[in-house]
Amino acid sequence: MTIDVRERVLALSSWHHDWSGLRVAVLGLGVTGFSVADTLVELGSRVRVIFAGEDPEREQLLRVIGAEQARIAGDEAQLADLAAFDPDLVIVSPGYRPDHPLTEWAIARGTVVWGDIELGWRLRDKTDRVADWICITGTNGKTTTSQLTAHMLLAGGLRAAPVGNIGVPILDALRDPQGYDALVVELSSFQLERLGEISPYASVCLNIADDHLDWHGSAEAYRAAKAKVYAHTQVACVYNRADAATERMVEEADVVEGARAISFGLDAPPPSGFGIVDGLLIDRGFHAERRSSAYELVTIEELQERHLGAPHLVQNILAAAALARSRGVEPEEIATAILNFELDAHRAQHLGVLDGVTWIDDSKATNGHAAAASLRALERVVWVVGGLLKGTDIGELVETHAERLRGAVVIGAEREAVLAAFAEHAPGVAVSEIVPEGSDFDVARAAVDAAAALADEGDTVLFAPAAASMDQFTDYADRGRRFQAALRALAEGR
Ligand code: UMA
Repeated sequence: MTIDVRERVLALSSWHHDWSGLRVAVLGLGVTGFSVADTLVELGSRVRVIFAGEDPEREQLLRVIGAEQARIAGDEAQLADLAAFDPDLVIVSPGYRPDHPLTEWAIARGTVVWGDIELGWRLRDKTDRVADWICITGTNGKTTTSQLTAHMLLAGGLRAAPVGNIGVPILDALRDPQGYDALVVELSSFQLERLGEISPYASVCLNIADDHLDWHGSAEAYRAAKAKVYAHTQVACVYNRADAATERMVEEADVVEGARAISFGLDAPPPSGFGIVDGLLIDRGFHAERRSSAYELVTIEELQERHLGAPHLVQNILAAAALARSRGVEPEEIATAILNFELDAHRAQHLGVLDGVTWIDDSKATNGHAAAASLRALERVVWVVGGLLKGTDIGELVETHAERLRGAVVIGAEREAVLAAFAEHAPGVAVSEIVPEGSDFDVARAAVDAAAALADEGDTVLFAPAAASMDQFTDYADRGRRFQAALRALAEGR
């Protein structure tokens, strides 16, 4: 790797610069890898995608667009392929750990390594309409808040879309020929780890609790990645008054001169804050007379009527309102957007009442913090829990909520750790273990039957596993769908 090549690559900061002939290795062929390859081929680079798992559809698409591809199993063989390709630039998919041998090799030889978000930032000026980026992270509530914010921006007449970790790669939006006024960029801690120098218009870290410790290596590294969301923010750093760590992140962030700190919380808001007074959601952040006046947005009662009244959802709504207000959306437009917003499936989704028992699908609760938000909103719960714990400890969660538990159904590959947590912290709670038997065993059906047996009239069965799903399901949506199907089967059998 010569210094000249490195300098050339680092100077590339516009769609209209010369990317042609650049040798770019793309690591991973998921949604991100394909969007990167497609973009760079369009810009004239020589692209080689290196990946492991078979993906007939994307492999065929790579052939159509004219990108090279290497499906190779094993890090060592992949490394040999990468070295032979002799890349000028490496773009890595979010899932690759920071200490992955391929990226470590590239960094050690001086090759520039970017994630797709940094590449997207450099390519954001394809059309004349260059979008402002509103960046959203946090351990939980990212997707709901991103959807809400985009929904509010649209209600304000802006061309906007939620992108990033939400499932739509940022490069797909940036290549839209019409361009956007604002992009709401949901950022995972993986993407933040390799963020590069972006400058968000507004930013938020919604909350922080341990997650993905196996990937980041430590809780400190995870938190440091999340804090990056505030760096170089131009207008508004939004933080959570109830989570001092997010406030500290804002205090310590290097922001653009004039950027304001705007807080949100469920209490009465201070000036420059969003919060609640007498059952009303209030904006004291963007009122010209904010020392003495505030805007009213919606009432808690209106939110409850739409199943949006749980405390964590109200926090998401306040954060989204702060972000949208920072981009000039009027309070009435925000109110309209909130009142016609619908939550996605599997996010604290009420499925109905069967024999006096309420059933809730919160399969999206893939970590303890998300499950806690759902548990907190309920009084007598039969909790379906377990899966992949990602290096986190479930003991504290069990201990904190032991009193509200009428029973627990333990699923997943890491059942032993969950069962041990119950034995230690909630010995009085009836626990049912789901042990898979045979290849066509239906975990969701067994869990639903066990939960029904444990629940009495007036209880709620909460499917909020506090763990990732890939041990027994394709993803959280598949887990939620199967749970719902099992409940339907139970209801039909009655
Ligand atoms: N791969 C390897 N080795 C690795 C990691 C990945 O070979 O160590 C390969 C896989 O074989 C596959 C490809 O890389 O070919 C997949 O790449 P990826 O895991 O980065 O996934 P993408 O399909 O590109 O999707 C990613 C995000 N996934 C992850 O971060 C794991 C998606 O978030 C995101 O929507 C998408 O980019 C667009 O930005 C999903 C997610 O689960 C929803 N996110 C986690 C979360 O929210 O908790 C972080």
